Amino acid sequence: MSNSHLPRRAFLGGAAFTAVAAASVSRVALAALPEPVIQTSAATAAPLAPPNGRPYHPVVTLNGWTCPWRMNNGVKEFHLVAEPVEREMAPGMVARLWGYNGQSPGPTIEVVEGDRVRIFVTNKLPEHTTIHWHGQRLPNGMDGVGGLNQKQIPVGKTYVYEFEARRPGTFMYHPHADEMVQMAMGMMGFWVTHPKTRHPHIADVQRDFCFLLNAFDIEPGASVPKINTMLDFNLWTWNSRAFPGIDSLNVRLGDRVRVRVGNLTMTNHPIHIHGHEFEVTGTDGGPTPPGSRWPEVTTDVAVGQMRQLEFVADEEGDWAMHCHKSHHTMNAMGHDVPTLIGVNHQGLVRPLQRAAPDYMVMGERGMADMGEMQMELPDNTLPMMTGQGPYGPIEMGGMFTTLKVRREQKPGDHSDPGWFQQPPGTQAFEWTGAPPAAAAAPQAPTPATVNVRKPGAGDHKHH
Ligand SMILES: [Cu+2]
Repeated sequence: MSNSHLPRRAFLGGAAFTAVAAASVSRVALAALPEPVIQTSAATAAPLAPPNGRPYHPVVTLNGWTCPWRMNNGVKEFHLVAEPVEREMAPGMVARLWGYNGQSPGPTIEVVEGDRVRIFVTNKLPEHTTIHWHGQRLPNGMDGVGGLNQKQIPVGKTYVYEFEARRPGTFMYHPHADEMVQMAMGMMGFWVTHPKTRHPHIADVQRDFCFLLNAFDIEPGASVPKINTMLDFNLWTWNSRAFPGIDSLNVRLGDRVRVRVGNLTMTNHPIHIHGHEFEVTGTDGGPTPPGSRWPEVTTDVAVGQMRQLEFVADEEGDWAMHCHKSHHTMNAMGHDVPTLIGVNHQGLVRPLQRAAPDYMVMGERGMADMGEMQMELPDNTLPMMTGQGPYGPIEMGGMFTTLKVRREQKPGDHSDPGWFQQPPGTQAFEWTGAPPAAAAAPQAPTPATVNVRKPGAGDHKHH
């Protein structure tokens, strides 16, 4: 892709950039833009081992990728293109979003503490934009708040941001121009700054994952998010992917694992990992002192926050990892279904079907049936809860994936090892002896309660 049609004055002239150009950016360095690298796949790309510059252990962006850069006289140069993109949220559903370099989120920017970083931002959106480098120490004019720190980047223009990555940690980037629309449309990305030398609060890890929490409101059958929604989102996603579209985190038994999470939704997300205890080793402000840490299995990531979770993966298996808000582990369709548990539809279905032939009872015994039911959905719509496991439907959607811990996973191998084979005698099993006394006599409902009918087997033949 060529950007040679962009006029030079787009990045050399204008009041907003006079100070930068004079202070530190040579005209020669800007004579040629780095070629933007465009991604078309939503698969998890292999970590980008630093081809030049100082070495570090690279991160894996879940269902994402790392932005390649070029070194130019000691400066790391990146090129981000803000543009409309098509993002597969899970197999069977493609959303029309806005993002960077072909995807939403944009590529992860990965640098080392002390690196001088120059980012060219080309605006191919239908309206102006900016990029704010969330959490960074930088000169005020590089902070990216449109109108406050700079002029917004007009349509078709390229602006340059340049600053030193001053502190190691976990960061994000997103527009600070028409934010409500641009973030609802998926414009965001991750940023990781590695420490330049051993840091007393930053451990060596064998696996380092990152992803953003985001959310969309896309009507079943549609593909463009509704941008005015504030709370009632129907697609809760990690890196603009919903389960079963979110890749598993595949690690080797005994690995020290770091998971970096950033929250760009408008609500909090308690992130929960099964089978292990983790510590929060980093926050928005950088690494936490070891004395301030405590073990937990769920940590809340509030709006606008970044968290680094760390643990030793010392339990083999396929461990669920998800947001603990149960509405965030389902896809569209489920949120507006009326609660029918315990409601007796006997005698009602047939008259209703006479009036509305498509009428179907859902949820009378709970909604687990929906994981198996081959309901007819509008095109381009994800089932509410889905995903097939080795033992049946997983009955999840949204912010859910698995942590796969394997003895035989090779160091650095990020491929999916398949499903875990539980060793004999280590899996829940059906009791086939005489029922214990307590289970045989369920307590009768007290007269004071509403008369709900206990669901029994074989009395629901109305589908
Ligand atoms: Cu959540």
